[in-house]
Amino acid sequence: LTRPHGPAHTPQGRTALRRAARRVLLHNWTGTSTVPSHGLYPHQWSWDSAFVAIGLRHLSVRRAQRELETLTAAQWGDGRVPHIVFNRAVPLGAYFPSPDFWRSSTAGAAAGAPQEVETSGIVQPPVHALAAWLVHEADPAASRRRGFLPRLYPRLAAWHRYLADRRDLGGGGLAAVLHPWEPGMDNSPCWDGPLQRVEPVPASTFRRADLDHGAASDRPTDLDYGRYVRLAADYRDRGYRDGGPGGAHAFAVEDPGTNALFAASEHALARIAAEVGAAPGPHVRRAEALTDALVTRLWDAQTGVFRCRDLRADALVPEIGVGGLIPLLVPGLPADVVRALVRTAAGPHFGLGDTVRMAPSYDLAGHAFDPGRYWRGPAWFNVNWLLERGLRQHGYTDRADALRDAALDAAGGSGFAEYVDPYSGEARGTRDFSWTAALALDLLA
Ligand code: 9YW
Repeated sequence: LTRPHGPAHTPQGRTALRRAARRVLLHNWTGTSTVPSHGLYPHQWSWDSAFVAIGLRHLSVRRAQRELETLTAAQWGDGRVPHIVFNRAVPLGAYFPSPDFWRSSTAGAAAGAPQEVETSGIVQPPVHALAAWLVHEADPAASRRRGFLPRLYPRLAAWHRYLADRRDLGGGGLAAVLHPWEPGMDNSPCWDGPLQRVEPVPASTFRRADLDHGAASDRPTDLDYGRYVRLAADYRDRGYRDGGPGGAHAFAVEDPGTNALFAASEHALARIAAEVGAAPGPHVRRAEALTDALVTRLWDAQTGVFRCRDLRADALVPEIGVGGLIPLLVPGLPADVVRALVRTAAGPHFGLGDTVRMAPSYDLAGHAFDPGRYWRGPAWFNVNWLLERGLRQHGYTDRADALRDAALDAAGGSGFAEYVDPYSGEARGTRDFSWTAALALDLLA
């Protein structure tokens, strides 16, 4: 741990890594957007595209802009940006749940789902305004020439309005997630408790496509999928309506990761507003209100971590997930909270810079910890990129540098794996994964 020796540490290693990362992104580009992975995820995913754009800006600003434009062109009338935009050229059986399950253009019509394209009906964390701002900053002249931000701003503003107005189901100023896919961390043990209330549909009623591409031991279980399907089908059958308090939904959780990204993106939206000649003030105020609400509703001072709030029980979830560290990314987080988060990251729950070089997705000491299974332990590159940025922003430069080098070593050493074993750095999930390559490119810049 103290004597790393991966590709991040020599100029030749960095050059080779940069070249390999570019190759992945070129290969996964479809002409209008990027697939997370050709086999496992052959469509466009929402937060993947935001992370991909952050890397693509170093390769082609034009493509980075296009990535976000393609995604937001599939925005619904109510402002939601769907978690998947389906590519109609891909056979239905290649991914489950497919467009004929979501039926967005019909079931989502009342919520303003687009008619020209099929999408899912749930959302993912709002990293998009942050990504749009970073893409703009990569080449402001090219951005202005193409009117990139004037085109994106109304879409991003409507997206944030949707989260603030339709998803504040707890009434405390945070956005709730209604499905474990929404926070982007599908089978995190944080959802185990709240999911107990959800009656799974029998595994015999659907066919998972993910197991064609990934080892079953790296993936969620059939029981998890049975619950995911039940929740998504119920939401669809309600016309994707969000109305009613949190208690009216079988699953409704306030997730610190999602809300921290919302706050950070709201700050970015303020900058975007100023750039396009709109008023930044309302965005700054919303970012500050989100930050206050995060601390008031989700901060656990005793453990020094943010927790999820289960809105059905109106109680904090006892599990410690890496989403609880993501608020480090928020500018303006109170200094004592920042210090406690940095301590927690390095302590026994996450072991960062001590027993592991990249933060695991879940508590190393937790009863459900599994170093290979998806969001129940493995280290993910997008999350670690967010933590690296958070550490750097709050002045923890040495820790940020160490995390950057660790992520680069693991990205290169794993063939740009989807996730890695936090102890060994061994590849898990699929390879040539887009956000792993994109964020490596960003960390190399
Ligand atoms: C799914 C695409 C997505 C990511 C999520 C990750 C996984 C499974 O893959 O979701 O079928 O949507 O958990 O964060 O966006 O890479």
